[in-house]
Amino acid sequence: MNNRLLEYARSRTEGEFYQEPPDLGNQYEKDPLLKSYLQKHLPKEVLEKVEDELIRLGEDAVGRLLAIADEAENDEPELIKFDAWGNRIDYVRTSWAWKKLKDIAAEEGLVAIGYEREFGEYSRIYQFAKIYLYTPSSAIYTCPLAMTDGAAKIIETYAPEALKNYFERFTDRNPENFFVSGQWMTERTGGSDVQPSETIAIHDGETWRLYGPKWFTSAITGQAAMTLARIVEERGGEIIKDERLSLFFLEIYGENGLPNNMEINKLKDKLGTRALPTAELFLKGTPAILIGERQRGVKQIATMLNITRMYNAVSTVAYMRRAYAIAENYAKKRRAFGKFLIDHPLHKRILDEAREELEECFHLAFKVVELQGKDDCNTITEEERLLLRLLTPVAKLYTAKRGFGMISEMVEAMGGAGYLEDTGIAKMLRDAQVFSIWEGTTNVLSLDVLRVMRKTKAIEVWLNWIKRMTGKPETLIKKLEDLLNQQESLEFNAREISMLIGKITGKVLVSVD
Ligand code: MFK
Repeated sequence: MNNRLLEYARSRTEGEFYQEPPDLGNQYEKDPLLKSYLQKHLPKEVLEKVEDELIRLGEDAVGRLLAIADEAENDEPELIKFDAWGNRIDYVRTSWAWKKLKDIAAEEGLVAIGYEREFGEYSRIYQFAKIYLYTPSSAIYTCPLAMTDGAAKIIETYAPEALKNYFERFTDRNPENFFVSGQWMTERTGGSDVQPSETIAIHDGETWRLYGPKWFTSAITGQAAMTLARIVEERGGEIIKDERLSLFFLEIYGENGLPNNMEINKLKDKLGTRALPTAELFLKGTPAILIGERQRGVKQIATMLNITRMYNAVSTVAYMRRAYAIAENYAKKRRAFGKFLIDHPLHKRILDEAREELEECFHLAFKVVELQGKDDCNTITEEERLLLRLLTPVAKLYTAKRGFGMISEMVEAMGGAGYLEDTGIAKMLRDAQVFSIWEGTTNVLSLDVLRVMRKTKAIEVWLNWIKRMTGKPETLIKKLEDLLNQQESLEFNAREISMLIGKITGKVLVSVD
């Protein structure tokens, strides 16, 4: 063979082309949606005060924070049940990076801002703008933060002096003092229907003690948890059980640093959120404090659920935005069939539709945040309170459902690169599946929407509010009204009704913003 030809062939072995990777840039400065929303919804002087913080966090989100989150993802938690001498220790080992994500959350005031209320009813908007920047670069540390925020809200709403110290800890900016709370509801008997739970509470003369199995306990390395149990008493030699569950607060670790009268049996092997330790455990006489009214546990823990559902909605939107940002940037760098992907009308259309979906979900989720801020500061009107109650489950279920589909589309828009672990994109899809499960499935939340419609005038208030903003009858509204009129099929249609409320709210908010 001709030597020159062979030499040429050999020089081609490694090829020449290397794809330039997507480059995100500052996540605040490069996000016109977030920026324009804040410009319209925060008073000028508030935005001026907080903008530097947002710019800094926007930079961290693609630098230091992202690197730490990657490290946490690559060093998953493990349960070490016994020490070298055979003693049961039930130690949940997490990476330094996971611990660092907690410290950063405290320093950023990710829970604290919501309770310091420096900016009154606007504090929640600022808090969630930060959470939105933090979440996709946090290995989902937002999950423990959501529960901690919910626990702070429960203490603020119901709890007596006994837990004041914990309220201070949950809202502390000093990493050394910052405590994290779990929310332990799910048992083997059910995650949606919690009333059949088997955990019981007895009073030993000094304190309440809990006994029973908990099946999904996230934030197991946190310091405290809110949980449900059925109070049991002995009367006249008979064991009498309360009909309904009560709400309890417990400390997870005792003074010796070991789980407080509990056994951690296993860490869950989850599809996503793998840096987050979620455990199965047995409570074996764990001391606990009864919160609020006995047998009103579900009602009282719903205060926490509504906060965590708001986190869920904003976290989904944050994931959607990150997936879109990567796919959009990639489309400007990747060529196929002679031009950049962005210049192909069909590819551009997919990206434009994804952006529209993101905008609708963003506005829906942040409307809930806005109303929650007013509720916290008692500046909310009665009508807005009903809107908040209705839109919280709607925002959670709508964003989770649309978000997963949209993120899947963004993975596809990246082609093979989207399917890879080391581009970090495949992981986003796995994580995003949790948003429609955690804190209530789409069906359970749709039934919550029906609960609100049946118990209050929220749907009438919502319809009036929407019609005031649109000013004209809309096809989607007409379709919804038809479904609402089919009284006998409300449960059958609950998901369609809830999704329509979400879609219409998002669309209308985008159009008036
Ligand atoms: C991110 C990392 C994640 C890690 C992996 C996690 C994987 C997933 C693990 C899980 O298991 S997540 C599942 C978590 N579970 C939930 O989110 C609970 C879902 N179920 C519900 O939300 C049910 O609707 C509920 C348990 C609340 C229903 O229970 P009941 O006993 O049938 O309640 P009922 O009797 O309808 O309501 C009791 C009271 O609470 C009522 O008030 P009144 O007594 O005054 O009438 C309700 O109006 C009130 N209520 C219920 N939901 C409410 C609420 N109030 C305000 N807001 C709400 N959301």
